[in-house]
Amino acid sequence: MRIVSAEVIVTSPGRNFVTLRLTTEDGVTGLGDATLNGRELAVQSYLENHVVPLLLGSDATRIEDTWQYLYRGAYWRRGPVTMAAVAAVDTALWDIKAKCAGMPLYQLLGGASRTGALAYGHASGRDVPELLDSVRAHLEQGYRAIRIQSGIPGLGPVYGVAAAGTDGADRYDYEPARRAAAGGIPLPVTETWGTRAYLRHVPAVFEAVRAEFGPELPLLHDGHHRMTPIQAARLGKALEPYDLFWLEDATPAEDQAALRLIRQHTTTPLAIGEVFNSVYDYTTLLSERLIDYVRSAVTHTGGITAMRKLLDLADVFGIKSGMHGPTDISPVGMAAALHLDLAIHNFGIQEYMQHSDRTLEVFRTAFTFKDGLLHPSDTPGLGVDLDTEAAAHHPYEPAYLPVNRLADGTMHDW
Ligand code: EZ4
Ligand code: CO
Repeated sequence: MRIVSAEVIVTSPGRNFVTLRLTTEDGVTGLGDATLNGRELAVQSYLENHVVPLLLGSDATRIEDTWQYLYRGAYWRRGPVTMAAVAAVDTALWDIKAKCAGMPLYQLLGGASRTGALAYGHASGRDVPELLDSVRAHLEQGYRAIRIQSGIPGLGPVYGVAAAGTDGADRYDYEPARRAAAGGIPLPVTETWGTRAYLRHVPAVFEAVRAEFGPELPLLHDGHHRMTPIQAARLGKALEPYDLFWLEDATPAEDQAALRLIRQHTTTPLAIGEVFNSVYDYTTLLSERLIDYVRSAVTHTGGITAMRKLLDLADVFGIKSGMHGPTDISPVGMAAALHLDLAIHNFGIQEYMQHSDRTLEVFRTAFTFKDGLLHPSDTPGLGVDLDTEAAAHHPYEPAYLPVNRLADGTMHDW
C-alpha cells in the first residue's frame, strides 16, 4: 500500500497548528500532528523539503521501518523540529493502519487497560479568590484533578494565569500565544519574574485551596522551569503538607542531574519532560528514579512508536505517564495521546486544557470527556478528521509565548 500524497497543512483557528496528511493509493488517509509552538514553519519546511520526498511511493504499512529510516537515516538526529516531523509521519501511519483494520488505534496497541484516562484541567486566578472560583468551575465541568496556578503579589501578569476567568473564546486567555497587533511585528511579550516572591506565595495558595476543597482532590502545579535546584528542593519540601499529585518542570529541563538534588530533599512527586523530544533526554531520570511522571507528548517525542518505547522503559522503573496536553498540541496529537493513555499499563494522568470551538470546527474529533475521564472513542483510526476548507479560512499568524526577565532586566528561563 503505497503513499501517494503527503500534504502539510498549516492553519490557525485560535492558535497555529501543523498537520501532516498522508494518502495511500487505496485512498486511505492518515493524520499526524507536527505543531511546535512559536516555530511552526520550521517543522513545515522540514516536512515539505526533507521528509515528503522520502515518503512518496513508500509502503504505508511499514511503520517501524519508516520511523527508523527517518531517525537513523538522517545524519542529524533528534531535536524538537526533527522529532515533531517524525512524530507526524508515525502518527499518520498508525491512523492509516488502524483505519485499514477497522479498529480504534488503542486496539492495535494492546486494547484498553482502563475505562478512560483521568484528565486534569488548568485552574488559575490573578489572586486566591479568583483561583478558588476557577477550581469550582473546573469541578462543575467534571474535572477530577486540577492544576492550580496563581498571580504573585508584587509581580505583574505571570504565565499560566488566565487574564479573565476560564471561559473566554479560547477558554484560556493566556494560552493562545499572543499575536502581533494588526500590521505589527510579532514580538513575544516580556513578563517580569521574581522567584523569591513566587516561592513565598505558592504554599499559601495550596493552603487556601486545600482549606476550601479538602484533602481528596488531586492537585498539580507547574513551575515552568524557573527555579534553581535548591529553590525547587525548598518548594517541594514546603508543599509536602498539601499532598501534590505532582510538581512539574521545577528546573530547566536540559539538566537531568538537577533532579538528583531536588529528589534528595523532598517526597513531593516530580514530573518533567514536556519540552523533551527523545528517550535519551530521560536516561538518567528513569534509571535513577529521579521523577515520577513522564511529561512527553506524542507530538514532540517522535510519535506513537517512540512514546510506546519510552513509556515501556519508564514502566521498568515504576514511573508513569503524564502526557502534555496543552492547546498547542492539536486535536490530532491529543487523540494520539488518548489511544496510548487507554492502552498502556503505566498510565498516570493526561493534561487536558480543551481546544476552543474555533479549533474544533477545523478538527472534527470523536473523543469524549465524561466524569473527569477522557476516551478516544471507538471510531476506526485516531478518530479525528481535518476539514481542509475550514482550515483554509484560518491562515498562519505569527504568535509567541511571553518571555521572562528579572526586575533588573536579566533574561530568565522558560
Ligand atoms: O505552557 O504548551 O503544562 N503545560 C504547559 C503548557 C505550555 C504550553 C505552551 O503553549 O506548561 O501549558
Ligand atoms: Co507545563
